Amino acid sequence: MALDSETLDHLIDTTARFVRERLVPLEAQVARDDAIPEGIKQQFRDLGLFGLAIPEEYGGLGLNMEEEVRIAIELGRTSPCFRSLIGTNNGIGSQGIVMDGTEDQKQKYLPRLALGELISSFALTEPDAGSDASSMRTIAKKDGAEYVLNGTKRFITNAPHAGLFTVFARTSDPASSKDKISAFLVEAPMPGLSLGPKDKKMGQSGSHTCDVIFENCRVPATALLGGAEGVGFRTAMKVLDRGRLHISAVCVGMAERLIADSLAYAMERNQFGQPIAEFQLIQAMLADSKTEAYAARCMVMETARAKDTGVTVATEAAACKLFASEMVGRVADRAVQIFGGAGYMSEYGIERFYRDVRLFRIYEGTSQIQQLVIARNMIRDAKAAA
Ligand code: COS
Repeated sequence: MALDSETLDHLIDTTARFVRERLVPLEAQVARDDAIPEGIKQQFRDLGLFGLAIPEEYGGLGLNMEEEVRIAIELGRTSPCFRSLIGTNNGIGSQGIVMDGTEDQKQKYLPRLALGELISSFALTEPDAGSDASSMRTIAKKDGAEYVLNGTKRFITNAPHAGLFTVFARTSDPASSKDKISAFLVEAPMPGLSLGPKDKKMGQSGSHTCDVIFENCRVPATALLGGAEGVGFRTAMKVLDRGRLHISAVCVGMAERLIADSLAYAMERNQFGQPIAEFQLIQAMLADSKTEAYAARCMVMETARAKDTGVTVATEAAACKLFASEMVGRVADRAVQIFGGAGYMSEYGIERFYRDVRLFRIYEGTSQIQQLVIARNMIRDAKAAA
């Protein structure tokens, strides 16, 4: 549902103030401790931020895509680990249920996900199946009224905190086609489900990933998402289309934050007797960053609005993810350059953002996968039109 403009403005203002007043001051602490304080998690719950994209009838805010990306841009203006806290419940961890779950599955999980009482994760990637998601090896074998899961999922965001996993597995032998991939809603803890140690990452401290290992893990047949075998891969792709747009919005917010910090620094830092912002070579960097971030913002808003009309936006969402994630990488690189030596020092935080944003070009589909999706869809559409 679309909120009335006053309610939406209030939500955006409240989120922006929360980011500015509560989250930004905690960035260094969270990076150092690799943990978000409990009180802050509670504030995310109180503001309803775990349920942005969950329909109202299941206790969420039921934002449409345009509204969601506007909030994601605000959340993007601080360390990405904060957005990641609510990212899976709003995105890849819940949308499979929203899109393809049975009514019982929706009733059972969505209200708790919306409240942030339950954390969800999306378990698609495996040690030997990253970009080539359909080559996954995890197997779910039917045994009476149960499925028995075996396999390992890798780099699973929020897995150390998750009480619910959307797990993608083959419901027939590993050599068979993607038509045999199914999705399961697996609760944790569960006998046969174990977690690897937390991964040590390049950035995004405070957000955690780890392996999720299934060894003869028995789940009831009712755990099959949507009650249908063989449609899991399409569910994953639809969920990722949406997720890619959300991540693009986060990239826009992060870029705008870095541009604001770079501009403020350039205006106060004096060299050769004047603020460095007066030098045209610095101005060129500021202008390029501003222009690219603006372009990404326009792409994201336009694609979100199109999605809200019911149009398929797989190509456009991939184009947004490709451009916005590469763009924020360039903006972060220029921010380090404008800050100079200070940009390389951890106390200024700019080098931390430079490391944090690197992930955007990789997860929810690498830039190369976005290129592949865009070009394949172009060729498909041209053939269909011929
Ligand atoms: N929406 C709905 N259905 C989709 C879809 C989409 N966006 N994209 C693909 N499908 C469907 C296809 O229509 C096809 O169905 P049919 O067999 O009925 O035609 C099926 O899914 C298989 O699609 P495809 O043949 O394109 O699959 P491929 O294995 O060739 O590759 C890519 C698909 C590479 C695009 C996919 O594996 C991918 O996105 N990989 C990246 C995975 C990723 O993002 N990982 C990040 C981890 S999650 S944080």
